[in-house]
Amino acid sequence: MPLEAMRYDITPTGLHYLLIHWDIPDADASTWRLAIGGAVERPFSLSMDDLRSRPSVTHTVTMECAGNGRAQLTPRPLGQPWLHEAIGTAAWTGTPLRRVLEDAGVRSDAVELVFTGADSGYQGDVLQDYQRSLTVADAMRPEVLLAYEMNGRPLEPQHGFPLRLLVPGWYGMTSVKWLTAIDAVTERFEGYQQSATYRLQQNEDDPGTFVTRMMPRALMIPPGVTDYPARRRFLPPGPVVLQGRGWSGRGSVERVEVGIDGVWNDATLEKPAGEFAWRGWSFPWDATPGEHELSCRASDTAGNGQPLDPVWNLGGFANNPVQRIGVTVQG
Ligand SMILES: Nc1nc2c(c(=O)[nH]1)N[C@H]1C(S)=C(S)[C@@H](COP(=O)(O)O)O[C@H]1N2
Ligand SMILES: [Mo]
Repeated sequence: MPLEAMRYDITPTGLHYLLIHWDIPDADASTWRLAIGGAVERPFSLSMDDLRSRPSVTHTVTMECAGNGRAQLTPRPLGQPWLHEAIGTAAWTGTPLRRVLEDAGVRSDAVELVFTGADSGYQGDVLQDYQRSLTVADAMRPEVLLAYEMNGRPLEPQHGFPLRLLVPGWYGMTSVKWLTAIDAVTERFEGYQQSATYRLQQNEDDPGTFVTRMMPRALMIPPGVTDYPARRRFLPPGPVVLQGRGWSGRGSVERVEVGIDGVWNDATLEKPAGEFAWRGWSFPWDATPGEHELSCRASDTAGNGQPLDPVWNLGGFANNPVQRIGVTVQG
């Protein structure tokens, strides 16, 4: 997502970032079925009409790829080389997953739900369907949706048409697109996308920890004008209002600070765009001629902040150092 698109509370659909491991699968909403099975009392399946006739709710959700910031790491981990732009906010409409699970009757010996997408391909030499799991408790949270609309229209093919899981607050890999099956399992799911990747590891042998909820991050809309293709920034001297967004999946963002050449001051916060969405911030700056480094950082109600420098891990996940923008102020 181009960072100037942070000017919108809700990211226009075509500007929302995309992460697609393999190919967008062919999907026909009229024949699509979601099968709920495994360790449940009453396995069943739902058509898109069935899903649409269930109670519907809309949540405005900021989603971020767990690999956002990866390209700033040295050595650069293998993976999508995101700088800062793997974010977006959308109004997602769907039916709460919880009620569907209650209808199926998840058995008391079930520990996780496995979500399967219709897409498949190779990763790490393993041919696989895209699958991720959640514990029963996380899957039962009221905000978790089986989403069929984005910004008031059916999902676009690239965002999971006709149906995706939407897990507010978690990094994007959790929100399985092109959802075809939900299976309750009695042992922890160890599929590729759950165990071989999306872990914070220092090396291949490090068991590490799971990547789960989004760490706080603030980003700034780069001020002034840029040059093509080097993308340096230029602006005239005088007053300018720096603006951006901050979010966290672990608590609400309660503070955003802006650094001008390493001197930090509080930004003014706007109301969040939704319970699970980013909030705008602004900071007036009197730009003086010369070279400057602008930066920003967010902290949340759970006490999480952002490091000044990137912290390396093998997969380059959950990397949330402060953003630094070099600007030249000149007449
Ligand atoms: N079935 C399926 N679901 C998926 C993916 C995928 O490749 N296949 N990518 C995941 C990742 S890594 C992210 S960050 C989000 C991106 O969602 P978006 O493309 O709608 O922004 O979808 C997730 N869900
Ligand atoms: Mo992602």
